[in-house]
Amino acid sequence: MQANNHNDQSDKSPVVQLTFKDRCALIQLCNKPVNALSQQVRSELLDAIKRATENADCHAIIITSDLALFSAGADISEFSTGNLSPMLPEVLNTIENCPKPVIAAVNGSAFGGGLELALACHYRISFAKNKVGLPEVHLGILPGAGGTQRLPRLLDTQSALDMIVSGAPTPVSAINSVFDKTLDSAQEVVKAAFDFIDEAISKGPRPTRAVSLSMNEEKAALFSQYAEGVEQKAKGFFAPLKCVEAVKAAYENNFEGGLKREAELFMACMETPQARAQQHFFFAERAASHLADIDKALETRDVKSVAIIGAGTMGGGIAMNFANVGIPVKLLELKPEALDKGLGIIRKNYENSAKKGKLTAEQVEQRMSLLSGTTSYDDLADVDLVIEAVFEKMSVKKEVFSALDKVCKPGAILASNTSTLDINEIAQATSRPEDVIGLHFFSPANVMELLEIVRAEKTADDVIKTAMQLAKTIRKVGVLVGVCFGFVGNRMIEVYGREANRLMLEGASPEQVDRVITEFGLPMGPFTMGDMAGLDIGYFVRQSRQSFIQHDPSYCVVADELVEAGRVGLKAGKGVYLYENGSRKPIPDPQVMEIAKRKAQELGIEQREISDQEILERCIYPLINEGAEILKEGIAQRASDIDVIYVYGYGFPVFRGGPMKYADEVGLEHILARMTHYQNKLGDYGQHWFEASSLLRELVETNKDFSSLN
Ligand code: T1G
Repeated sequence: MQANNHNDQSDKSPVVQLTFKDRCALIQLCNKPVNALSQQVRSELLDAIKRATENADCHAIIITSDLALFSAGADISEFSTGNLSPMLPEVLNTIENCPKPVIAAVNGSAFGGGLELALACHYRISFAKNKVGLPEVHLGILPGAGGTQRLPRLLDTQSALDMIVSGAPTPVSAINSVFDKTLDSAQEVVKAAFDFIDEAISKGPRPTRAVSLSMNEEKAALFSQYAEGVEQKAKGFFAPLKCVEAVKAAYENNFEGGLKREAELFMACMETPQARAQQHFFFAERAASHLADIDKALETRDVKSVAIIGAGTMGGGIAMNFANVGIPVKLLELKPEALDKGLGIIRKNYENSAKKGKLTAEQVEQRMSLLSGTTSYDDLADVDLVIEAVFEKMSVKKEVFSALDKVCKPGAILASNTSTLDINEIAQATSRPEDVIGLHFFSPANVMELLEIVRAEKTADDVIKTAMQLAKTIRKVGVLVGVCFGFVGNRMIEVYGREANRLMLEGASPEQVDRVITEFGLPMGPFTMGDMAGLDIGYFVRQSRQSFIQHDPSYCVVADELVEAGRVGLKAGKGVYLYENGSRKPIPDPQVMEIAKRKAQELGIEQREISDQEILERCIYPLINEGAEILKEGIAQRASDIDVIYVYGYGFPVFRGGPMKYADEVGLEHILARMTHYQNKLGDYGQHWFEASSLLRELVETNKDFSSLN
């Protein structure tokens, strides 16, 4: 800690500064980049409090931040390293028990332990638009440094529960009772704290723990009702319900008893696979934007104007992402009526958002004003980025890129939104392959956060870095992938869909398969997902990949028959399931299992009762195995990138961390054993499709797991 005054040796330290002036001790947190409350910070903060307490010239203490944030809370990277004294609760209890008034000057965002630090102070000053929160629940845990005990002493029960169980950032202006002063801007906060010193000294310390709480019938009813709601909404998550229990303990115990209960529940959460998974995912989604082999100092290209080729569902959705953040977009269609239709759909989407209160009418107009249409490629001469979103056919894509190559300025980035085609081949249609990249948006493109950034052989590094930065600008989660069929997401989902269809042939009903997968934690099973997306999409992909599947006569044969009979899914009112009067509720159709039975007989497949466990293993383990192949081929930078793709793109449950984290939790040796089991049990079909990846074998043989590839 750095101490600035006549009688302290200034032992320079980058994390906590202590300055004595104006009868007070000013403690400034400066642990870059987010004032994570690491062991060093906790130790030096404790030391600073003790020095301030012992200094006779000091009559009050102000704790604030020298960085943009007040504090992002406990240092999550320390969780796997076990106890590191002094623990945060000890530090905060020392602050609360300080004989001199302690003022928290919350001049930036305060999350988790950062907000708990402020709650343990005697007075709190911040600014109205500042965001604070207790997001521990997103890490599979709960506020473990008194937050569940102190917040309800400063805020009504319902609001305290909402903050802790949702983990959502909350504007200071919405929780005024927690703060003694709320200013207009961050810059005023520290001065206001100094101005508050006289009042603090005259009032003296005001420990939050002194506020008494008690349980009564009304509160008991609130807690049980709240718990019921959480059990419904947070299926599969362990921590949310424990959050409710911890807050409830504040009303059933004295402060010390409540703290003890909070600590017990915190440890119960910390020891769960969900906590390990969600903490893994916290770092995984941040690691995804790190480009392993690209110079951090490399300049990016400006992207101040964008063109989208194709104003269909995808093109229109993609265009909205840019208009949403103020970047002008030109939409190109060769036919004026297609252009008008596309712009009309965008306007309708914005107006629907306005009806839901998500946008104001002027925001709708402001965004629409950024969108323009053209039928001429010549109008694209000055745009910085073009994203092609035309029909998924190589010849059409090549025509587009050849035309772009002729009109676009040097340095313009030429991107394809293709979901399966070879970007290297598309790049060959231009004289500038170094400017060509894949930007694979997921439908609906204006909603889904995942963006696969596809690096072709010749894509320039600065184009990749620009794309990754652009992902953040348009509020997407960008993940760098390589060129192969389906890149990462669709390549892996293909094996999952193949297995689901094969299980139906072998006797498992679509509703059984979907139930097993939703119980595992995905929002919908493979058959419901197929109906929603349209069975014809998979059908056309299979038509283009006959060589890949020709050896397996059973490959999705029921799905093919359904499509050929016009049963393409929800949009046709029937697919694997039936849909009545436009409802999205899937209704099982016995006719589909009749088709499966007939096809099974034709193919000599013996139908049987299939266990839920077998269904789960055969849908998830081949998906993991394909992930291993992807890593072996260098198509993904790291295993955790695959987890990010699956959680954001396909709804894989975050409380399982993603398919590769889940595999590590289950154990790769077990995964390998089950792959081998099905390889031997399922005849020719098993021999081909359940061949374990050599990388999976290598990891098992060397006693490593996928975390060694992050
Ligand atoms: N611990 C360790 N590292 C952290 C961190 C944290 N709490 N927060 C951020 N980082 C790293 C992050 O990995 C990244 O590293 C860099 O800082 C910038 O982060 C007892 C137990 C505050 C909203 O859950 O939500 O307190 O990738 O890119 O977009 O009750 O960071 O650069 O190497 O996210 O400006 C509870 C977690 C902890 C908040 C800022 N606190 N952080 O967003 O930056 S548990 C949280 C965030 C706890 C107590 C319990 C965000 C942010 P790198 P970033 P940002």
